[in-house]
Amino acid sequence: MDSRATNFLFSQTWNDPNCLPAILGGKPIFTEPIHIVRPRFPNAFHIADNFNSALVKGQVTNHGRFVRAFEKVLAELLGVYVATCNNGQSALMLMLRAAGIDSGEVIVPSYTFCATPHAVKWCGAKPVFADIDQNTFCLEPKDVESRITPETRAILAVDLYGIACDYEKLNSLGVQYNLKVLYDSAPAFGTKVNKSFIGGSGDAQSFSFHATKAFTTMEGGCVASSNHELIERVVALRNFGQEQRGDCYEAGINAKMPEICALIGLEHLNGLNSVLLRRSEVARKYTEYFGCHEGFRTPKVPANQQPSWLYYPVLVKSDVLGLNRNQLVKALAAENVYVRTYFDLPCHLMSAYKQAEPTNLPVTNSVADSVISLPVYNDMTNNECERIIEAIDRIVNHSERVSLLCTR
Ligand code: T4K
Repeated sequence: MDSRATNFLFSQTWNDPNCLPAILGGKPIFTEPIHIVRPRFPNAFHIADNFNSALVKGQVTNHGRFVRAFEKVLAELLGVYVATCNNGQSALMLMLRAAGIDSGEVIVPSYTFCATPHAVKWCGAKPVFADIDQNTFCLEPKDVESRITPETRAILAVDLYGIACDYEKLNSLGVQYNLKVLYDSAPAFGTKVNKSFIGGSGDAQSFSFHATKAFTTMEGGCVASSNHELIERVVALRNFGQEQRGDCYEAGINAKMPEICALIGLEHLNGLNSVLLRRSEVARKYTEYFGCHEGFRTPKVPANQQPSWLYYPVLVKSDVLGLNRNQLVKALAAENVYVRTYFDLPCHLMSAYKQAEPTNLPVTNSVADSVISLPVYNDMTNNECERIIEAIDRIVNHSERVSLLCTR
């Protein structure tokens, strides 16, 4: 470990019982549980008048005035056309349909939430899994290219953890092979590339505003695109496929955002920039420790990006630490820190997608085997972040004993 990481060695002595990890009998670092997510919502008082007026008027859904206002502000912020939806999954499915995907193959990462390939399947196409970049955990463009066939219709990349994909390379693959390029940006609302909010890359991007996200409307999501026709198609599809005069050109679903969600979204947008700054600061602190600890590997984000950091992913090098990922997770729980191992079952190994022939995804497999997601809250204090690091530091400093205990 180099000297910067040792700055985080919190003046402990090896045998001091106060500094023993809780799993070895020490005092837990947190008395209250630290969960992976701590959503913060606006005070109900702030939206009460508007919500009440919606209730009094009786217009609570079906493209009401607050949804329209929310879409207008989102469109200004992202600099493209925007259609809201009732969740990120419906936004993703409708984005695919509106881009004309209903058959053939769509290249997706396996290292993602199951919602990504599910959406492809629901649209009648076949997800084809490609490997990820070992630094960003997003689709690796060269591997994507190697999986393009005459059946390929689209690339559906994911901005996982809020880290943006290599838009330039993926978009140029789209041009070169005449494919749609779509982004499942569910985890990444608020991420900036070249100082601008993402939303206008490829043919379209979809976002989630779920309660677990950095920016949330409780449930909700949107599709963003510079293509007005595509957004108009999403608008029809989310309302049963009805066009303005009641005719249906295709079968849609009900995926409309209710007024209450739009009101929460409008209120949340006020604090968006300060929330993003806080999340960046938390990620910076994690990077400071894990980035120079030889027992861990951190994502490497291109300099022109400011991710919204849904979570902070860190890879555990068990051969160096003498402690594996699952043992670390168990020992952290004893400290009252409940981290997650998101995407440790990559989609290509899920029953819905498992094939007789093994899929060659070496980076995906190794990341999935060693990753933990650390919490990044909109209001996480420096102290909380430092104590999470301290909890990990204590455990890895006693890795041999912790490992022995956790294998029993
Ligand atoms: N594409 C991608 C790449 C995605 O990651 C997702 C969703 C989608 C598409 C689809 O977007 P949505 O349709 O969901 O808008 C979560 C979320 O449900 C899901 O949005 C997310 N990705 C996925 C990665 O994870 P869990 O399994 O983590 O949720 P749960 O219930 O275990 O809660 C996590 C923590 O959050 C717990 O500590 C409790 C806390 N929590 C949760 C909720 C729901 C709260 O404090 N309040 C809450 O209301 O799924």
